[in-house]
Amino acid sequence: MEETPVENEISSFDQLDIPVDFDFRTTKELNLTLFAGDAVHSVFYIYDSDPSNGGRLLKKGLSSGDYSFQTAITIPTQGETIFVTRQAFDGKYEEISHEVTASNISLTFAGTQKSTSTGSNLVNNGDFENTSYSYNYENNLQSNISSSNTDVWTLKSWQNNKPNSTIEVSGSNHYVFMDDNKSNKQTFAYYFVAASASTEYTLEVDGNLVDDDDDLEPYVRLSYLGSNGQEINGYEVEVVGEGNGWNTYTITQTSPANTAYIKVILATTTSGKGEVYFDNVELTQAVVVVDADNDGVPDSLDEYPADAARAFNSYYPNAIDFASLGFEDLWPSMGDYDFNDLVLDFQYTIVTNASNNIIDLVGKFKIKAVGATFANGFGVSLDLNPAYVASVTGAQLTGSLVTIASNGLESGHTNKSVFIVYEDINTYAGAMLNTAVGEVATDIPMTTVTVTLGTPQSSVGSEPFNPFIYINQTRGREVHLVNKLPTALALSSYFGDSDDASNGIDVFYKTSQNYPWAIEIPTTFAYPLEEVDVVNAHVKFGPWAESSGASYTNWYENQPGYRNGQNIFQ
Ligand SMILES: [Ca+2]
Ligand SMILES: [Ca+2]
Ligand SMILES: [Ca+2]
Ligand SMILES: [Ca+2]
Repeated sequence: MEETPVENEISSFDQLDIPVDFDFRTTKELNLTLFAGDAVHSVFYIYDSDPSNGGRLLKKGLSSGDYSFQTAITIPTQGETIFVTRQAFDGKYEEISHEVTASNISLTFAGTQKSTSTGSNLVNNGDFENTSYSYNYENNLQSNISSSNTDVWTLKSWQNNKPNSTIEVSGSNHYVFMDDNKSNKQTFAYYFVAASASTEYTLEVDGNLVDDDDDLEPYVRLSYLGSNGQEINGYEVEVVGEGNGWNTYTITQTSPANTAYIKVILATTTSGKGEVYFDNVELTQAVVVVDADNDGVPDSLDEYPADAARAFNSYYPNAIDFASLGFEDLWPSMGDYDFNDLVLDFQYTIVTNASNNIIDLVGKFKIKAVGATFANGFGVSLDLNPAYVASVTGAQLTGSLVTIASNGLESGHTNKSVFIVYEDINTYAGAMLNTAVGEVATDIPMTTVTVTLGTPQSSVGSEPFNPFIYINQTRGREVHLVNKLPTALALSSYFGDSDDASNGIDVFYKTSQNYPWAIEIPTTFAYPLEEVDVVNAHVKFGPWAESSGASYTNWYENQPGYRNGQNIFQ
């Protein structure tokens, strides 16, 4: 379908008037401090928006000794919100949506939101939907166990096998009603359930005291029993507040050694007179934390539950999408600004351990276009001492230019770790590929490079790290993003040569008019056709750059009026 060209006053890159300090970045870095205010260790999940509504995962990490997780993330400049969820070891779950207005963000989680603890109720018929009761008038509250009185409520009265007080189960409203109409009587209902030793149990019961002569002291009791049925320990809470309606009474206790059963008791006292109702009896066992690899991260939150060296996956640009790089390859001379001499999609998976230190950096790289005849190479420089790297695997070393050390990094770097992804793109993928009008796109397979650290580190640099090309198999002729540092193998004689205005100190890879040789966008790049200036493909690129990135932060998107489709490789 023929598209109507969009009006644009700027028809070539060299008409752009770029503010001197603009760096052509389409992303921004945020520093986050996430704090578990209730002092329960937690895994934090950082998304670009609500994950239940399409939000994509950026980063995961575990609270440290002070219950905080501090990290940095890189998100699109246009990103207005982040969304953080917190999964606590005790099963609590909490989420915070945060509007990004500053680069330093501090969020405190209180643990008061919804729980994901889904322990099933160990008491059948706890809401008394039906009348599964046995009647057994004994004198002994701590009765012996028989198979007939487990899994069923047993109703009792205290004295001499004579139920002078009454217990009723309402058929319509589903509660237990106890009426102690004489003194020195105790009325109660109990329930047996098999239980484990040294395990936390929680009993919740709704109670409602409706008629009280001020002597009646109804209560809810949780008893831990041994295998002989005798109580080892018991805990009770009194139902109070005559006329106040239904309230919830809760007991949470850890079972003693030798616990074999729990007895839940709903009771009135021996000396009182009055009426009390009980309902919604729930006995739950605490979520048992299993950490099979013993790295401090429970199995349920550990993405590597059988690997103590690994715990979490984080991503750039996110768990779903790829970011993209576009290069010009005539440096130090200006090019034609089609930014397609190499177009590369990429996504990183950053694997961290329970200390939030990086152990693997897994880069997926996919060449989309080679709009060049030069035999260029591509690599990435990390802010990482090469001595910390154990191995690098997966690179396409199809040339004979670079020297690779025994750990797989490029040799010759002391403070940075440099890995070469494509030693010679032309011998690997071909030249002049996927940039011509009408050309049927060639699919280049994904290359996955895994950098594994022998000594995990808290950071290897800010995303997208420091990607670069070297031109036409001249290793020292590197092209980086604006103001990214050259590697130790870059030849300084190029700086300031021809159109380049690098000062060799803190200004790199831009012209005196502040034009770049490389750009990164946080999504796949709909790149220009061969020799088509990017400003004629993406109409808002010019206004974005001239505004120092303030306007049209999403210039690369397919918004109405943003693109001249006939100038973009399809
Ligand atoms: Ca674990
Ligand atoms: Ca693990
Ligand atoms: Ca070009
Ligand atoms: Ca080109």
